[in-house]
Amino acid sequence: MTQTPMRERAARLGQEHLLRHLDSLPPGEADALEAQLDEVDLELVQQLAGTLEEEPEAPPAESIEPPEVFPSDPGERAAEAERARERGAELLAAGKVGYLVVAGGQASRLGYDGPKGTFPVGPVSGCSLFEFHARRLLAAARRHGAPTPWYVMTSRANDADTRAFFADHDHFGLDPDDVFFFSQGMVPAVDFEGRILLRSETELFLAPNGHGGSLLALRDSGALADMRARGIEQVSYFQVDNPLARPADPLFLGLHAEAGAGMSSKVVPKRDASEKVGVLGRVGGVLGCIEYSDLPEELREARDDEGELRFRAGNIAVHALAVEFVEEITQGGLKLPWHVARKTMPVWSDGGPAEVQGAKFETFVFDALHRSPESVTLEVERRLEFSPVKNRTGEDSPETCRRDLCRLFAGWVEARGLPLPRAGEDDALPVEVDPRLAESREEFLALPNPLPDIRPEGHLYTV
Ligand code: UD2
Repeated sequence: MTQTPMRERAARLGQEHLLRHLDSLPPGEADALEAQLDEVDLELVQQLAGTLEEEPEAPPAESIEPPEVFPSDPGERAAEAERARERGAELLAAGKVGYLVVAGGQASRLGYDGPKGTFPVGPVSGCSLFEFHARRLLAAARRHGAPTPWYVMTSRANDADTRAFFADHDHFGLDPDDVFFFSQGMVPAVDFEGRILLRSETELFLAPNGHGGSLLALRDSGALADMRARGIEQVSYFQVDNPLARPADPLFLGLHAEAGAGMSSKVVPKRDASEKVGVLGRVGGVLGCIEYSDLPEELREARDDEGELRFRAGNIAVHALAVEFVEEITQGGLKLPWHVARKTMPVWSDGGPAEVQGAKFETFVFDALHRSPESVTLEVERRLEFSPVKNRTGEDSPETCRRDLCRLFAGWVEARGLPLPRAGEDDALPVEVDPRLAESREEFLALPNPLPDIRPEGHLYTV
């Protein structure tokens, strides 16, 4: 076999097992695998594999402080909130906001075969997560009289299916020129000796590089340049799994812009000390998201003078990022820290399928908070803005999401004095309000009578 530069690098960087495997394949198949290997940053893999032995150190309790939070009920800060709302509305009306949804994850906990964004969540309509978000963007475009360019991050594994789903649904009524698909980077998974794993006889085991990869992928795909060309100044970031995310929120965008922040976050109060979400906090004075397992138990339980949890700012992965900030932190590559996930993986080994213990590597978008000197943390109400679909059953499942959506919409319908269907066994009333019709209780109550198209087959208030 001729010694290509890739072969030479692979041999030098501890991946000889792949070369032996390549030599055992018929030429056509070997070429496909060799092409994949050629694209891999083997130096990075070696560097990441070198960290497998390290035990990440949890920060000492005395270095951790809660963040300053802008409260959901602004109270004395009402004038500040009003000013921010106006600033946010100006940004929206001037078309200076772009929308980024991260949808590259593998939906493995949900056990759903397909891009997670195609999962049906509409309690009556059965519309998908993607369509729910699209309807909010359509409503925002109408409300503020400006386009709502949508940057949809996929991964190599679900990119084609995602594009096809949008095309099959006429982009949910959005202008296709305002929808920009791009794929995040992939990193090989390795065994604990740092050897790259195979998914099949002719494929490397590649995994998405985490939602932190969205920032570099924005740059590499040309999405950042597209934003600049459109005059976009702020990016509204949200996750595909949360249909209650409100990406065109004038208050949040306005607070973020008024503070001159690089990156800001929305949080909800943790349900209780044991809820396993990351919380925003300062470690050694630097703002970031502290993983549940990194928060010492005494701090998890600690209460303030009002008896509230001191560390309650639960991260819901809704952020605002200045385009300038994204440009700055992605210059010369992505410099976010890498996190290791140790997992059992279905691989190809010794001539057949097998399960092995190995490691995947990911970056997290909230680590970019470290790099943002100014940042706003806005507390919002969970029932209004956060009910993700993550697990097949139990908490954060399709069932709890449907229940939360129905409860919210039922409250609006009841407040208008309209009849409600009877509660089902799970206490979830099959009620849905299309975000294009109303995005909040106030908007729903302000709609003129009669309400448009109340479908006979269910309680669906739609346009
Ligand atoms: C994340 C946060 C958690 C909390 C929660 C809110 C981490 C480590 N934890 O938990 O603190 O904020 O969300 O919902 O992030 N994704 C990609 N590419 C990837 C990986 C993920 O696009 O490589 C997307 C995925 O499609 C989904 C989102 O990121 O929309 C969250 O991913 P997850 O479900 O793995 O995050 P989770 O639940 O561990």
